[in-house]
Amino acid sequence: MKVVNSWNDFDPLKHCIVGRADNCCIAPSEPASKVKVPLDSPMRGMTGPRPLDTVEKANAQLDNLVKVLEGRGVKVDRPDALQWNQAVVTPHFMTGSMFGCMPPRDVLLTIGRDIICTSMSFRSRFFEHYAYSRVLRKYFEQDPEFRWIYSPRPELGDASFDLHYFDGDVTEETLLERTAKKYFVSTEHEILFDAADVLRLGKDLFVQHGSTTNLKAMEWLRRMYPDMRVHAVNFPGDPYPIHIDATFVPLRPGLIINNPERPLPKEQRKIFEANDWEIVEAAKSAHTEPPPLCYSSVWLSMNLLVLDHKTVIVEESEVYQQEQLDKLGFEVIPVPFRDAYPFGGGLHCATADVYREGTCQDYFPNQVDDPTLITYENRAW
Ligand code: DAV
Repeated sequence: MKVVNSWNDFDPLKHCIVGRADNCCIAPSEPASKVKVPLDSPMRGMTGPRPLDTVEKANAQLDNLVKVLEGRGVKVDRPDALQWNQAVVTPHFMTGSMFGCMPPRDVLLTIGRDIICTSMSFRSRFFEHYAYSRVLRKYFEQDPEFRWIYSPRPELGDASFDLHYFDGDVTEETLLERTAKKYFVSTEHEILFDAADVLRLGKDLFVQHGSTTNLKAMEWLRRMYPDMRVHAVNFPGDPYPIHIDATFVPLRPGLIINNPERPLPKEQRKIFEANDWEIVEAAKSAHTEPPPLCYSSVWLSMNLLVLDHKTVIVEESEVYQQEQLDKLGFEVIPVPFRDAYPFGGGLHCATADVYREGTCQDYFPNQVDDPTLITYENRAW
């Protein structure tokens, strides 16, 4: 039986994984996570299990999402939450607790018949993949073509990070300059990436170069998938470049919404322009602040889940994003989800693809001189 198949974020969704908020912790500070928590966030320095009432509220919204998906004919699996409030000790590092399994999208990268448990770049997330072992074992038993892959397990020792990144007076302005220069807290010591930095468009993978994903990871993907093209994209307007799915979000073949505060630079647009892809500015969020104890920005408004080329699930309070999608010709299904945001993201983050109809298409047949294309010869590491 075919269980695993997905080549993009917009073909008809038939089977996915939806996360759980149980036991989720605010992980202790570590070299990479300082970047994730905005400089002015009250979460700085906080750690430990999240308050139980917030876990229950998040789980209620996640369970409701499952109902909505099942109502639309989508089969749903759930992870098994570990006791995340345990220390992680490896030969290369120690950290006081793990994180959680609300956002499967951060960990699991589906490419065709493969699901890759990605390396992950936070020490607190080193063992997070275990939450998905039961469902992945099941797919392995049921689907003779399914390939269960682990990208190289990283050391995440001191060499993996620039330990002086936060020395002195680091302001948001400094961080913006660094994003533009592609100078991030993670080094090129080893292969580092989170699945949520990879945007899949058939034969092409567009990968955000930022705090959680480095160039060596893109080279690893290129070697794993020799028939595909891997592109490095970066978004200079983002002081905290972590995960591409609140920045550059495909809606259907030929159409992408781009965060207006984080526009894709001109020279990186060539490949889209040469192939008649339209990049439109996403509508603004209905909120000026994320909910309390949330790592992510207000741009979770555009972290939506596309069910097929005409149907999309959007957070219920994000009226501007809904209106824009309505005008673009989509049926919009609003669901409440803000209580789940603090646990690791929005509707896209909270899900991972298992099966979408469709095959591997070439959406970019016109090749141009493309500065984003990853090649070994042009490597910058
Ligand atoms: O805008 O804070 C959130 C992405 C979470 N996976 C942001 C990015």
